[in-house]
Amino acid sequence: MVRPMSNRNQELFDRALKSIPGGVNSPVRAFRAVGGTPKFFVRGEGARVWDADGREYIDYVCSWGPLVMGHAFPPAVQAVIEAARSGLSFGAPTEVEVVMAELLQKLVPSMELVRLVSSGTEATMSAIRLARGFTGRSLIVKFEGCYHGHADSLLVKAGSGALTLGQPSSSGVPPETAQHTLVLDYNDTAALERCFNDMGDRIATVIVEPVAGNMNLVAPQPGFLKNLRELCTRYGAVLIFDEVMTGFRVAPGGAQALFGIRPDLTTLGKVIGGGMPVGAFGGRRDIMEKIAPLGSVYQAGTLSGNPVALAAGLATLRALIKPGVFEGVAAAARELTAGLTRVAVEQGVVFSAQNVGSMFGLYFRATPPTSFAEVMQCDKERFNRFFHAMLERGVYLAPSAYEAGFLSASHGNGEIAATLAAAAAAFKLCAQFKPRQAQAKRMP
Ligand code: KE4
Repeated sequence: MVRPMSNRNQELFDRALKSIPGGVNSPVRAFRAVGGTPKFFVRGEGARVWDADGREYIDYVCSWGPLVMGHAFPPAVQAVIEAARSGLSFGAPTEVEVVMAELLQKLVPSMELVRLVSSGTEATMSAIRLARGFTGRSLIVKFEGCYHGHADSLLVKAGSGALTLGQPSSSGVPPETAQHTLVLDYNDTAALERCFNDMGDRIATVIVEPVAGNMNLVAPQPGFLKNLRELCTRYGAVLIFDEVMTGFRVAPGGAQALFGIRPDLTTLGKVIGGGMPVGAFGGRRDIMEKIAPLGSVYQAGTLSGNPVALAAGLATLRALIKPGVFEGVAAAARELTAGLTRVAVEQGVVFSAQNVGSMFGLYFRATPPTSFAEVMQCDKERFNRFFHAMLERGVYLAPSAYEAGFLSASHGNGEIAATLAAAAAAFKLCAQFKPRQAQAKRMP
């Protein structure tokens, strides 16, 4: 007798909808962009996860970036267990916070002083307040499609879930708040220069994803970041590199090491927690000394620098910086994107892909996008078709055409080969797929 496939994912989702808004605790998890029922994971190990129906997937979300050493990384799990045995939290300083701060100072030299928090949103929200307190100015500049967490002043034309939900500017953000946020086009140097010429002496800070990963992956064009650095210096604005995603993903020292640009402040998250809730912001000593209790810019957190969370982050970072580890993950990402491009061409599908270190972008357009407008030209319907075809074949991609993908040190030749085999079938289906509007034309 064929064992009836269980339907635990659907049962759990139906239950979740009765107690949690949208059934999820973060919008992008809800599959609303791609359709269908989200997978409830019960276990992860290395590059693989298992859902509530017992199905196995090769995971390219990696918890949206943190799991650069793979799921249930044994040294991280062991470190968490040992730390937890000594206590879960103290609300008082602990040695491990000093160890983490010193390691970040070493790996990211622009972070002359470091404050630990519990999420990327806390890091960017605090960095914005600090930049405003340091400069005495109010205006902030961000770029359309970039996402920096869900603080009010940053949810203006945000990327990631906000973009995925098709509501780039969130309701609930008072106009009086949003009016202090200027939104420019990513990679548009001319617009940046005009903005500074017009309002440079009123700009407190520019916050940028030095490699954008929340409108899918969009790389900075040559000169964009250098020009941004020069303009901020000239007008006395604080340059914030939001490296919550790019930190330890695009290079061991982040995008600032990759491109040789020194920001005034850096925000981190994801990888530095290794899957546990950790964020950080840091930078120039003269700016960071404005933060309480030294200075007048207030910032605080009950669980900031939590020793159990830091145990996972330290174990992850220490493993990642061992010789050859980062390079190995980046090489796997290169192999994946080159392989997918090759298979798509074989199936006659208009597709492109790129990686920057161990994060990657997949695009149903002929070349990787260099702007938000070009991202919008990607064939989202075809992506959604591809997403589900890959899911059915045991490959879990980010459930949105507007997200980057991630690999871990556990993604080896076997995982890449299995992914490319699934992609051959998925691209074949995509080649036959006619987007809805095209089908409508055929109606009598
Ligand atoms: P968190 O508050 O989610 O830890 O970090 C916010 C954040 C800040 N800056 C950048 C560049 C980010 O990518 C993020 C969060 N990234 C999304 C994924 N695109 C988190 C996933 C989610 O929102 O569920």
